Order: sequence, then structure tokens, then C-alpha cells
Amino acid sequence: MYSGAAAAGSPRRDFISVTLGPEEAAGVGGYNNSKAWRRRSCWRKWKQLSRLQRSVILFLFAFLAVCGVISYTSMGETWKSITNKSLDDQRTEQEIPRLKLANPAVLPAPQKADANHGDYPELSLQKPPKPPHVRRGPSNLQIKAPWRDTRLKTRHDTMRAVEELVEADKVEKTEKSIISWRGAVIEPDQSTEPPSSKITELEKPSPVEAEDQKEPVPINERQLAVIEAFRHAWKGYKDFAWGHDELKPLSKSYSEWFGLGLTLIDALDTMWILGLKEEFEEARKWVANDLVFDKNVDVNLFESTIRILGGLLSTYHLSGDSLFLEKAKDIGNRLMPAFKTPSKIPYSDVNIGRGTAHPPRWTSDSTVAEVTSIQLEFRELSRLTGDEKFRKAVDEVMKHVHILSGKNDGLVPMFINTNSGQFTHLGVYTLGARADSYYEYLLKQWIQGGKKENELLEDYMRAIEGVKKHLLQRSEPKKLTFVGELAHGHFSAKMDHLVCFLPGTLALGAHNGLAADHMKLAETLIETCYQMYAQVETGLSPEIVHFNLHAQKGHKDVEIKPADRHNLLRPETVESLFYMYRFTGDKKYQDWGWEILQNFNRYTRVPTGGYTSINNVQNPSNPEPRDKMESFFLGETLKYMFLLFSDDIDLINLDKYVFNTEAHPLPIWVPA
Ligand code: DMJ
Repeated sequence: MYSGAAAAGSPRRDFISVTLGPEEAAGVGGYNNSKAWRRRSCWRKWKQLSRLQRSVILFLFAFLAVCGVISYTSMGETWKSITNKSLDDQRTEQEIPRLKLANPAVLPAPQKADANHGDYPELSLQKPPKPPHVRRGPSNLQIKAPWRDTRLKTRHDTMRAVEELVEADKVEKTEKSIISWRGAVIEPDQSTEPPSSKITELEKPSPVEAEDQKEPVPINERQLAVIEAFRHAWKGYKDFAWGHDELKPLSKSYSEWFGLGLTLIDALDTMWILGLKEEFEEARKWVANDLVFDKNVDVNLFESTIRILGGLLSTYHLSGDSLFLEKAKDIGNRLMPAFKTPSKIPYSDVNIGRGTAHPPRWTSDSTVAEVTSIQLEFRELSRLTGDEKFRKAVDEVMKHVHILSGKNDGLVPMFINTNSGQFTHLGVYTLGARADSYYEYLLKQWIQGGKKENELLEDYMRAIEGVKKHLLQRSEPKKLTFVGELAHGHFSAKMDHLVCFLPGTLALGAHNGLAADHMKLAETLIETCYQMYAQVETGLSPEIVHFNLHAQKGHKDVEIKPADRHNLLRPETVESLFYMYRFTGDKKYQDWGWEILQNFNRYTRVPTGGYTSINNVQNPSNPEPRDKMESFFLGETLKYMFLLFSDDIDLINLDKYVFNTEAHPLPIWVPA
């Protein structure tokens, strides 16, 4: 500015040249570097000025001095905040080594992104594409999300404040006020939260402060329909099965599996995400007062891990309520005896009251999917508690399976022996029951751990190559690509509905930088999964289909055997539709999901409350209700429906959370 004024030949030129430096002085009287000469010359110049000129100069000096004082004060403030911030950063950086120290055997040292990629061209990471459809709705229909308010510290404060906000912004529909409570967007409790074994630290809620201000996206009609479906299901459960494992909606009673309120626990985070405040509060009370794990009961390690441990952990993360972490710790500890086997491959069953574990009565084998799909939950429990034993136990299983022989191009058999640690029943390969979530958890553990555990990625990539090589075929007449099975070299065109998790998993991998052809495969497979619904009389998929490999007049692609024509309200197709919509923004996926929801309503809804599995998807006039509502209908199917219909990518952001195989979101430790 000064030099600009000088260049423009302003009247202040002399003053400036005199004051600021020898260059300007030189312009007036020739170059002389003597200090005394300069002082004298200045004084002479000053004397030559008129009184008015002197006053102006003095006034300018005074003005500059005042400005200097003001800017010094504000710089001081800025500096203070910069210093504080850098202290915070240092704390965070110090916590990361602490995390590593607490669990040295499990988290490998950070590696370069290109490490270990030599053998696998597909492993080269691509920049994840940006979702094309970040749409945010008009703010006039929105109520500020309570968890955004930095004043809210405790969960109860949150509840109270939300009620006030809801009052203030009341909209016509009652649902709207409930929706406004939706608390799913709390940032996950990620790697900045140090693990600690101290109980006082465990009670710390997830961080809800320091949130950036984003506009919440309003709930749409289809999401409202999901909320209505959930409420209807919940009504049945509450009226006839409260605190029990599963609702029997027709007989208006319940069934017990573990006697641990399975449906209630599985549904906790769904209620949170859907914004069902009252229901959540009531269920929380039950967890606080009635959920007791000190029971002489045998539970299945896998099922109780994915539903109970997973459900409690994700609810802890979403709500910040330490009750759920305490319960998670309790059940986690009680499941640990399962790992006391000669091979360290866990037994399938644990008595959580007695602390004993055993395999099923007829065999000493465990199911491969079961022993390799408990890792996300136990690893997260270690991270939260600082107790390494959980993670060590499950990581040992993965390391063991990684080097085990008996795989076929990365495809694993379905059973593993708990004594020898070897695969058994070799030669049968499927992506369906007993193997499915092995593949899912390879990718998801890799994502959870910040994409550093290369062995998991190698196994995943190899397995997908194995699927392409051995299990993919195309049906007639529509040429649908499907995933069949291989039994001792013979291909079978059989596909479980369970396999429909795969398009979603492939899309998630592609989103995380894996081979682009995974996304192409995901797109063709989700079309097939949709056809498993669309080609059936009720518009609902059976449990298993057989694809026609040869065109026959009057035959569809999908054939259904009488023993396979039941539908258990399973989530896998809706789950994959959710991922596909998130990553592509293609509305057809939402429309397909909408059709499925309507067909669930048409054929499985019980008027007095609840939904039921059905025995015959081919008979619209009598689908033969089975009288059972599986806990995953509330834990998974309706949750994925709600998320599928949402246009808010921050509603469980997939760069921050990874869903366990029961749809319970857990934080990614090092978010993208
Ligand atoms: C759920 O318990 C889980 O999704 C599991 O991975 C497979 N089976 C059911 C849902 O179909």
C-alpha cells in the first residue's frame, strides 16, 4: 500500500521516503549512508513543512498508532486459538500411538498405500468416486438436529433440548416432530477417542460437540412409510413379546432363542436412526433394568455377537449412552470362553452364565462364516475398552484362516474343525449360507482398520477372482448373471437369497478404491437379486432359487423348489439396494426397494401388529404365514429400507461407518 501510494506520486511521498528508508532519501538528495546526515536532513525537511502539513503528518502518526494497538490485540486472540488448536492436535497425535501401544499385536504399523500390491494388479487403489447425488432439501421443513448444538452435553440434555426444538418448530404432521429427533448423525467415536480400561473413561459419551453445521435432510414419504412399518412391527412386539427374543404375530405370543430380548436389542439403533424417541426410551429402560446376561443359557457365538454385541456397540456410538457400552462389555466377556479350543478356532456355542463353551452335539466343527464374522465387533470392543484380549482372539482366527490350505482360488469351504483347525468337508464352495459373511468381513475389517491390513485385502481380492472364475454364470432367457455353487467340481445353478449381500459389498469395495469391475459386477448382480423378487408371484424372493441355464419355452430365469419357497423377511437385497443407491444415485434402486416394501406390506403384515415370515412366495392368495418375525426384520430390513430412501449421505456416512453383518453401524477407525 505504501509503495503503491508512492508510485502514484501522492503528496505523502516525501514523508514516506524520509521515514521509510534510504532508497527514497536517495531519490531526494543522492545516496549517503551516514546516520547523522540522514537525521539532519530529516529535521531540515520537517522544518520546511507548513504547519498544516505537520499537523496532517502528526495526525497520521497518531492514527497509525491506534490501528497498531487494535490489530495487536486481535492478533493475540487469534494466536491464542491457534496455539490451543495445535495443542489439541498434539493430543490427538499422541493418542494414536497410545492406541497402537495398547494393542500392538493387532494394528500393523502404517504402510504405504502401494505396499504389497505387486502381486495383485487389482489392489491398486483408485480414488473413490464422489456420490453423484448429494441432495439436500429445503431448510424450512427442517428442524435443527439436536446433536449439532454444542451446548448439549448429556444424552438427557439432548432429549430435553430436542423436545424444546420440536415444540418451537412444530410442523403439521406428528411424524415430523418425531423425525426431528433422529440422532443418527452423531459423528462416530473414532480413533481420537483413546481406549482405556478405566471405567470412568468408559462412561464418557461419544463426542457430540465440535460438529460442523450441516442442514439435516427432511424425511420423505417413503421413509415415512418405513417408519409406519416399523411402528406396526414394534406394536406387535410390544403387545405380545416384550423382552422376549422373537414375536409370533399370529399366535400373539413369542419364541425364545437365547432369552435375551433379541428383537429389542437388534432394533435399538434402528429406532435411533428412524427417530423413534419414545420407543427408544422405553427399550432403553428395559436394557437398563431387565437385560441380564448372568443366565444359564447356551447362546450361539456368531448370532449373539452380530445381533447383541453389535447392536449394543452401535447404539452406544449413536447415542453416546454408556449403558450400552457397559452391556456390550459384559456380553463380550461372557462370550470369550468360546475361544478356549485346541486350535483357537472358537466353538459355536457358549453358556454365558457358566462360562463354558462347546461345539454342536453332533460335530466338533464350526461354521467358517460364523468364526470369521465376529471380528468387527470384538475388535471394536477392544478399541473402546483398551482390553486387547477381544481383538487378539478374533485376529488369531483370521490369521489362521489366511494361511490355511483347502481354499480354491480364495473360496473357502463351509466348515472348520475346532480341534485340528483344518477346513473340513472340502470341495464345496458357496457364497451363501455358512460362508457368506466370511467374504463380507474380509473387506469390512480392512475398511474398519483404515485399509492397512493387507492380508485381509489380499484374501478378499483373491476370493472375488475365485467367484468370477468358478461361480458366475448367466441364466436364460434374460441372461441374468448369478452366483452359483461348486461341489466337487460340479457347478450348481443354485443361489441363496443370502448371496444378495454381495452386490452391496462389491460396491462398497469399489467405493473404497478397489477394482472398477467390481462395481460393474455389483450392478449386474443386484439386477439378478431384484429379479428374484420380480419374477415371483408375490413379488417376494424365496429363500433359494435355481436359475435356468438353457432357454425353455414358457420358463422364466428363476425356478423355485417347494422346499425353498419361504421368505423370512431377510434384508440382503434391500441392503445391496441401499449401497447401490448411495454410490450411484440411480433412482431405480429406490423404486425396486419401494416395490419390495409394498409386497412385504401386502403379504407379510399381520393386522394386529407385526410382520411374519411366509412359507409360500408363489401363492399370493395364501402365502402361508409362518407366525414368526425374525429380529433382523427390525435390525436390518427396515433400517436398510429407511437408509435406501434417504438422500442424505450423512445419515450413516459410509466413509465414517461400516455396517456389521446385522446392519449395526460401527465407526471406521481412520475415516476417509
Ligand atoms: C442376519 O442375521 C445376518 O444378516 C446374517 O449375516 C445372515 N442372516 C441374517 C439375515 O438374513
